[in-house]
Amino acid sequence: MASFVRRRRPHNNTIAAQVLESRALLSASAALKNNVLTITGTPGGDNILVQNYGAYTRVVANGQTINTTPTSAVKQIVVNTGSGSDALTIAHGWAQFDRITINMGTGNNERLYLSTNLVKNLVVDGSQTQINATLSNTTITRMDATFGNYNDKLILQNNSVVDTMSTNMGGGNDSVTLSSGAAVNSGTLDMNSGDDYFARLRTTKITATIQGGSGGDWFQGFDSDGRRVTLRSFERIEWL
Ligand SMILES: [Ca+2]
Ligand SMILES: [Ca+2]
Repeated sequence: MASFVRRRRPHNNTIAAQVLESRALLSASAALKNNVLTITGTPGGDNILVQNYGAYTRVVANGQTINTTPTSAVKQIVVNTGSGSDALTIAHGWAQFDRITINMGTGNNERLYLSTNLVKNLVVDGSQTQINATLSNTTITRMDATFGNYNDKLILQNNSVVDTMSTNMGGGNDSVTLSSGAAVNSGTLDMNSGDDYFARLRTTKITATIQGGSGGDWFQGFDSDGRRVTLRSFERIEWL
């Protein structure tokens, strides 16, 4: 193989090196530095999975394991999915993280699923893309999420608890649902402009303020006394 390369002219070697470099850029990457696990997607659509694997945190991107790190060394996770229609799953049954920062980049029809024990700070930037986000079985001390002018969907389910919420759904016809034991204890959920839908199903708790913003917003579900309520065109909901 080496003698084959030596027989080639330098011009061809240069082209070969450029091809290798552009291929390398198309792989997702993950690296740990100062207890921060940073995951970077490709410009195309990525399927990224962060999961517990025994005492380790494993990152699988597009079917390939790209990082395995002892979970005790991971205090923060940063994910930049880049452009493209990405799917990000963080499914980590028992872990506690100081901070998870998710930037969904640009794209369309993107999916975010988060299920882990405890996240002290969850920061989501979904301002440039349409997102379906689900939080399941996770306690979040503070959630700062920004969605864009797209028809976004946010579901809190399976006993997920947000102590303080600061979430803006942006424009577009957004949908937020609390189901199966989910709770939001304080803060604000701003549905922003668009014809938005907020559903509060039985067994959930919420004491955060819901801002309807402009548009024909619709609430369906239960009030704080457990009575079934439907509100058309609400501007603001404060729970007594
Ligand atoms: Ca991507
Ligand atoms: Ca939106």
